[in-house]
Amino acid sequence: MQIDYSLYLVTDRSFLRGRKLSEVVEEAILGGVTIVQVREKELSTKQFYNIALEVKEVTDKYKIPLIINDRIDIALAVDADGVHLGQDDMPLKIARKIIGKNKIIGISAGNVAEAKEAEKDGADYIGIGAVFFTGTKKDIDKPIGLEGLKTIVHSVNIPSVAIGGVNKNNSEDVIKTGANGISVISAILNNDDVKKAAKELKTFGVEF
Ligand code: TZP
Ligand code: MG
Repeated sequence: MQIDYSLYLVTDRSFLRGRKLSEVVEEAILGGVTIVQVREKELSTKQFYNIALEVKEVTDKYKIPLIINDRIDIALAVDADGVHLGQDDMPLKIARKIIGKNKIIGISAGNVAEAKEAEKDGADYIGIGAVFFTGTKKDIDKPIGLEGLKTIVHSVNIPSVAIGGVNKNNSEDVIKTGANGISVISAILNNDDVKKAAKELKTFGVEF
């Protein structure tokens, strides 16, 4: 399956402003989002499952791939397209055994060694970051910057998306590093007009 990673939305319900997550995701897709990851850090299993199902209805409607953060069980339960794993999550080789070869596995990589290991162990793509400091994730010690991003992008042959503080003012520079996409939370969700925000990112001088 050929995946378009160019505009990768990661969800965060703290930016909902009273809106329904599925409605916001739909607006984002209408604005050009090409792939969606549901990311939840504090929910019960049942709540996460229900939210994943709710978002899946929308991603299915528009035939957009759905990725679940961390939770292989929830990805399987809702028949999502894949899972995104961090360095402290389930080891990739084990995740692959559980989820099978037909699902997408994305791995977070913050340096060349992590990127190469992910590629060797069969990741479908890597999420590289944090590129810049961001208010969305407060535990970033040292952002890798555009140079760091470029080095990691070129260290592997699998697709890569850049995450962390990516917005309409820097997306062109980010894409110029060779990354296959930009992965964003606040640049899309922290706006009243989510569709417009997504559109601006997509069209900001960048040929995806
Ligand atoms: N991983 C690294 S940075 C980040 C995650 C989940 C947060 C990205 O959020 P934003 O709002 O797009 O900077
Ligand atoms: Mg994780």
